[in-house]
Amino acid sequence: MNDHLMEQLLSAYDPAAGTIAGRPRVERRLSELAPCFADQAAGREVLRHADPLVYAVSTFAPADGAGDLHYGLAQVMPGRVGREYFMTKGHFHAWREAAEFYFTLSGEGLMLLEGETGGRAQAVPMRPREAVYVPGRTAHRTVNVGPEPLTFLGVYPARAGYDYGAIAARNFRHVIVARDGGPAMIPREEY
Ligand code: S6P
Ligand code: ZN
Repeated sequence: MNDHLMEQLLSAYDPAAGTIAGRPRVERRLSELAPCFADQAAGREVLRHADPLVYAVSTFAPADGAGDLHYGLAQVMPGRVGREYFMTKGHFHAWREAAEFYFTLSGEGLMLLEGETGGRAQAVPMRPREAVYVPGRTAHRTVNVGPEPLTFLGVYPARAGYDYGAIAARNFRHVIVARDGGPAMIPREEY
């Protein structure tokens, strides 16, 4: 094992703050994410008053070899744009076969999964101390459907990479909205 890696075997994460000690934290605000939401007018209305933090991610990337792992600690804030809950951008992995393991630490969420052709979609519950397996070739977006921050770890192959473009071009075909007091997955065109 090389010296660099030997120094990075332990990382300390703070699940309340959503940070990993000494690691960069990337913040995503509504102004950047507005095109993701179905109700564009509702997004513009929120942005007239403020530019809320929608989510933040810290990453731990100790080594980049073929067999290595990276992990991200993410925190999606509670909130909505119109009837749609705050959520991540979502992505495919650039290396399409790469799967991912998600472990929820706190809050209440749904993991929206869609295959490459967009046909079959699934909203998998995310609850504290439960894991979600995201198969390869599957776009994944995390949605906070509760009143508290949703905090989770995502562990993935170092070489997974990100492909945001494929999903940005067509967006997810389903949206998670508040309906009758709870979250529901509906086709985007039915929003
Ligand atoms: C990375 C993993 C997560 C996300 C994070 C933010 O493979 O899935 O760490 O990066 O949930 O989502 P996004 O779509 O902005 O990368
Ligand atoms: Zn991922």
